[in-house]
Amino acid sequence: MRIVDARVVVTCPDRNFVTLKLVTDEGVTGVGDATLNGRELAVASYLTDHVVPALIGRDPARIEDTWQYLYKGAYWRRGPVTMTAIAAVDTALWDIKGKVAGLPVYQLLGGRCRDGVTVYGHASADTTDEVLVDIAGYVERGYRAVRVQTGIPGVAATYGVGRRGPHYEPADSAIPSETVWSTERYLAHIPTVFSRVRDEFGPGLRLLHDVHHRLTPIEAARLGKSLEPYALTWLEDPVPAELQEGYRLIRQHTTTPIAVGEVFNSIWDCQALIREQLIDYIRTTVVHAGGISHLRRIFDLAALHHVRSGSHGATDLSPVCLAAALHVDISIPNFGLQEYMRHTEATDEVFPHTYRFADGYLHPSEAPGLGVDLDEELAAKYPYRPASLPVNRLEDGTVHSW
Ligand code: EZ4
Ligand code: CO
Repeated sequence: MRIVDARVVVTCPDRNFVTLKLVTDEGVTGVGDATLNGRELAVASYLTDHVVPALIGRDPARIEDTWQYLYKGAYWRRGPVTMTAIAAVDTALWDIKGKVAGLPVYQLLGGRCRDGVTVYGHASADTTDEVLVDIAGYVERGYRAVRVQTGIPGVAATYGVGRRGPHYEPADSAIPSETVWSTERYLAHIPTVFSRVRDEFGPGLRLLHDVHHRLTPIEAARLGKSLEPYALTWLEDPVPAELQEGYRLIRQHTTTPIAVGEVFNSIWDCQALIREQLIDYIRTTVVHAGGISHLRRIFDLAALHHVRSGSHGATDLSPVCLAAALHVDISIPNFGLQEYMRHTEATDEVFPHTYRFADGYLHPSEAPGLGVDLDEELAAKYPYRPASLPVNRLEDGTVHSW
């Protein structure tokens, strides 16, 4: 079997997605997500201009060899654009292999390790009173875990707090919009939110919170300590992780579990965090960390060091990525949680799929391959619209991490 065509499709059914579709001489096709939020066209060009020409004529069965060819062969290793492009190829090849074998991809990965994939939803609101209502909605719908974000009194707009109904979307204008940040107000407020949430929902509901990289290690340590009475399942991205050793300080001071990794793109970004047991959950994903093959490698390293998976699953990761993530989640021994933000109806229509949500779990597709496709005709009706993530500034105007 040979690859005879590779199409890179950019579409915007409520938000931008880049998808790679591989076609073989026997008519079998495979899809891979190649979406990098706010930098979509860079990956599309990387694929179209530099990868696709080398894929034509290759044997799609050679998944690992193709991964090594694209990673080592490029000379320029790692980085979000490169690793997202490699991920798309890898994911599409697993899809093809599953279809050829007549098996869902999770069977090729060793089969089920659990009955369902526990997911967490996003509750967010300006005030604590409102967020309690949002959380109650998730509990009613069967969710067992909820990420809780609120506005901060005295801060105009906080990243991570949805304002437009059930479908949260942080990428808005072509030129980034701007948000303002106050560490002092944030650190004073968040423990009061979790105190009320834990009181209201009792010990059974798993609670999470995302800091979006906005603190220093000692500030994060203080936040972790102040949240200990409310028993969070994880505190996410407390500090930027370019400096992996930064997490040592947090670990010395708090027993609040730490999750990190949604912006990582290779095992090299997290190997020290994992080997030193500085984190509890690794949040790398299929689309941004080199595909199913490389993600499995990261999760296997994590399994040796008591670190569980917690794959990123925001709406900028397409249903193709989510479908692939579920095959990984169901088949690894050290699964933790899967993030799940529902896609809009338009997105779901462009990417027909057979994974399903029930009772707080997502269930991977039982169809051969990934169980997800791209409707290219429908995709063509939604042209690309430039959209960027916002830039975050301190009250005095200094650009700040987020
Ligand atoms: O900021 O997906 O945990 N989820 C998140 C997301 C990310 C976006 C970035 O593209 O932090 O909202
Ligand atoms: Co996050």
